[in-house]
Parts: sequence; C-alpha cells; structure tokens
Amino acid sequence: MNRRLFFNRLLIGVGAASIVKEKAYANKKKNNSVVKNPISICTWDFKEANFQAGMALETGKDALSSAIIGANVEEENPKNSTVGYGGAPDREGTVTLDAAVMDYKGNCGSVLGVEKIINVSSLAKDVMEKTPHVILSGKGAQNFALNNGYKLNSLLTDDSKKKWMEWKKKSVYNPKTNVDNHDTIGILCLDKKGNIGGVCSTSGLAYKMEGRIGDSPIIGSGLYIDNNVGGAVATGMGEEIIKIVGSFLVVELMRNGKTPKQACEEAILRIYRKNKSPKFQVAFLALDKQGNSGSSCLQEGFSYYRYKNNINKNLKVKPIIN
Ligand code: SD4
Repeated sequence: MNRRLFFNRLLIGVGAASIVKEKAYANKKKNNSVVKNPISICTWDFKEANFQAGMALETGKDALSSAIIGANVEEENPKNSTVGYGGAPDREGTVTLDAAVMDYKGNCGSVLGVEKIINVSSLAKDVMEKTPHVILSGKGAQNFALNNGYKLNSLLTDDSKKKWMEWKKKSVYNPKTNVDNHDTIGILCLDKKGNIGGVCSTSGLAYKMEGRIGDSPIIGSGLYIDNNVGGAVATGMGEEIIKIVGSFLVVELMRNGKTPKQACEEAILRIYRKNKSPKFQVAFLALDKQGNSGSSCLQEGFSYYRYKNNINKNLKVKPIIN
C-alpha cells in the first residue's frame, strides 16, 4: 500500500470512529432524557413570569413557547426598568430593546436595538421562523415587526423619563451592581418531551451610549442551548459576558462533566480573574438535560426562580465576592 492510500484509509477510520462515538453519546443522552415534570428557571425575582412559563409547560406547550410566555410578562411590566415597556433609555432618551431565543434543535433568532416594540422575544422567534436570517437590528427589525402584525408603542414611561432627566443633570455613566438596575430576564424551560428552549430579553444597561448592544441578544453570550447537554443564560454587565462568550462557555463546561452550578462558577471566576475588584454584577444560570439547575454570581443580590411540580421557589445565590 502506498503512503497516500495508507493515510487516506487512516483518516476514514478516524472519521468513522468519531461518528460512532457521537451516535453513542446521543443515544446515552436520549436514554437519560425522560422528564416526568417540566421545569422553568429564570433570572432575578420574576415570580409571575416563571410561574406563567411553568403553567404553559404543564399544559404541554414546548419549551421555547413557554419561555416566551414568561418573558412577555416582564416585557409588559412597566415596573421592570431593564426589560421592555418601562425599560431605561439610552443617554439620548431612547429606549431600545434586545432579545434572543433558541430552541432544542439549535435554531436561534435575535433582534438588536429595536425601538417601540414591546414583545421583542416573540419578535426574535419570528426572525428565527420566518426569515432566512438569525439576527435583525434597528429599523429593519422594526419594519419586520410591523409587517408581522406588531404595533408601535412608546416604551418610555413617565417614571423612566423622570429618572433619565434626573440622570442627565450629571450624566455620569456608572452602572451599579445592585438589584435595582439589573432586571434582564433570562429564562430556560425543559418541556414534557425533555427538550430545552430559552429566551433572554432586555433594554440593556441604563443610559448606555446610543447604538450600544450588550450580551443578551448575542447567541452564545446571553443565551445558549445544546439540547444534548443543557442551556445557560446570563445577566449583568454585558461587556464582560461577551468577552468570555459566557453562556456558550457554561454549556461547554457542562458537556465536559461539570454540574450546572460548577459550570456557572467557573464562568464567573474567569470574569473575576480578569477584573481584580469588579464593581459590576454578572450572574449565570444553567439547566441541564436531567433538570438540574445551578447558578453563580459575582456580587451579593442575585437570586433566581425555579418552577417544578407546582412549586415556584426563589433561590438565593451565593456570590463569589463576599
Ligand atoms: C446588558 N446584560 O445589556 C444586559 C444587562 C442586564 O440586568 O443583564 N441587566 O448588558
């Protein structure tokens, strides 16, 4: 046998072996994936949003549709200053929204910097399902929304306008770490068929520069799902989450054997090691294929909701920095 033939046969052998390995991995995961009770988990204190997602799962809705039902609750809540209607504007006084969705098949959609459309997570799903693209931004995303039956609404409330005018007096950009100005909703659902879907929806950081986009609508940063392994969502200082492609990292760490909590901790540590005394908040939340959830955050103040078996519980997360 000549050298070239020998190497070609060797390569075919290696390729076949890795296909067999991949199939064995998928079968093993399939056998583990029977879910008796669906689960929904979501960032921060969004009791009602997580409950609505849980209820949708109980009626047999798929994971992504259920996650969107949950996200819509916060998008429509004027009191939430980091999502949808009532979200804080940029420094010019314009509210722009970002959202991403991902399903169990690995399909995804996202919208960036959208003005005057409230339910941007639903819009991201429409981008995923009705266009040949993954991401639409700005005016194009808004036009797509109008062509698909969405209505224009002012997203600035009297309260968010008042706060912005107050902020303008000094115009100091200093995103704080506390619960008051971090309210992005990241929500992951595991449905009755054992499939995972998720959403991340936000108005971004208050008084951001015009045109600024954070991690939330960036697939792999604010949200990532691999239905063989699990899913992850992020909240907090988007610039830092993007730098480590945070949610993708969490899912890959779970693929390599870490529990959801360990994977989130490792991702937080990567951010911590690069920022010696960080003044900002970052949190990751993850769900694996077996329904285990876990989370980690940099600073005090983060908690998440977990729905299972009609119980919707708030779980406090211990920060890396004490
Ligand atoms: C962003 N990660 O735009 C978002 C902000 C956030 O709770 O999570 N706020 O950077």
